[in-house]
Amino acid sequence: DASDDALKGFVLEKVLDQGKWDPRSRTASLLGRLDDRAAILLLEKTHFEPSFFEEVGSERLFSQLRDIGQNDVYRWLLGWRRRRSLHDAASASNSSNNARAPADFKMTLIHPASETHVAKYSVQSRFMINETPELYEKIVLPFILSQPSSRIQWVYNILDKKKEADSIIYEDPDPETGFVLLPDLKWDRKTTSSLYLVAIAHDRSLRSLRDLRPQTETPAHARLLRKVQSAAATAARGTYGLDKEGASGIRCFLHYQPTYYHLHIHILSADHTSHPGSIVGQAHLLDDVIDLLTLGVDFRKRTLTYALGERSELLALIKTSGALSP
Ligand code: M7G
Repeated sequence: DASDDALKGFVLEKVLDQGKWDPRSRTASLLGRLDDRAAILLLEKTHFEPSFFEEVGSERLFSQLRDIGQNDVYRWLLGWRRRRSLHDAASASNSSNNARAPADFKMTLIHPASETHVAKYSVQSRFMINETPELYEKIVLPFILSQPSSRIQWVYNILDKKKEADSIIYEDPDPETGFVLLPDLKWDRKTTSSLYLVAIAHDRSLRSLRDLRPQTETPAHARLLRKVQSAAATAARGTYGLDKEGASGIRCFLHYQPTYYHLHIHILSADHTSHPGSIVGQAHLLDDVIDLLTLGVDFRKRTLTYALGERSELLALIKTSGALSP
């Protein structure tokens, strides 16, 4: 085939972008020379083949798995693929001598998984919802109150130091304005540019953004959020070596709707720009929330707009109430 030698003689000069900043993109941009002229080569890893999925549970696929963490029904792992070709076999034997060879996969195992988990992780079309205070009172709040507490067992395990206690980076024990700061399960705990931490409030009465009160009414709420902001900035620099001043290296936000109704704050490296959970309509910047509370805005009175997947239980309730097409 004539195209077999399309890259023959390509000499790498510089990696322009190795895709490290986005753990989901699997892309790289290379600068090199080909036939003595500048050449840019954009690489993209191809999609999984269906046959790959069939092998996930077999011994043929992974030569090594390593636990990074476990909490309730969640377990996160690194996996090294078994090598097949001669070239791969050579790099595998190097990697078995070298414990720091990067893993091929970072995985999360949910077991046993509920119908809610299945719905959350299924591909689905999204619907935008305008949640008025009335819709919140009538449909959303009863839905939140009906959630079994087992769904946030993992949160209580962290707050009670039953799980992930070794991973806690910082704790403020105040029952009202305190929180626990630790790596999010989505993070490999290594790659600074895709840093992902989570701060979990000690106050168990706070379910979401909707429960936050203006500073004049409940100063503890704005205070809690400010403390998270500052502890996260310190941890990102001190513990993980993010070398940016103040809080300029981190992007912090709250989800509305969140999956888990216990107040928590997402903390990402500012360079981690393509995380689907930082999409507008779901992610509310921590700085904005602090500012609104300081200005005296009452989250009970706001209309909050967000997207729900067609398989979401909450969407079904909102549809039945007729609030989808006012
Ligand atoms: P969310 O906004 O409620 O849900 O955030 P979503 O972003 O998953 O839709 C919950 C956050 O907590 C997410 O960033 C999760 O990755 C993270 N998380 C979930 N669980 C079950 C765990 C866990 O057991 N341990 C840790 N450390 N983080 C978790």
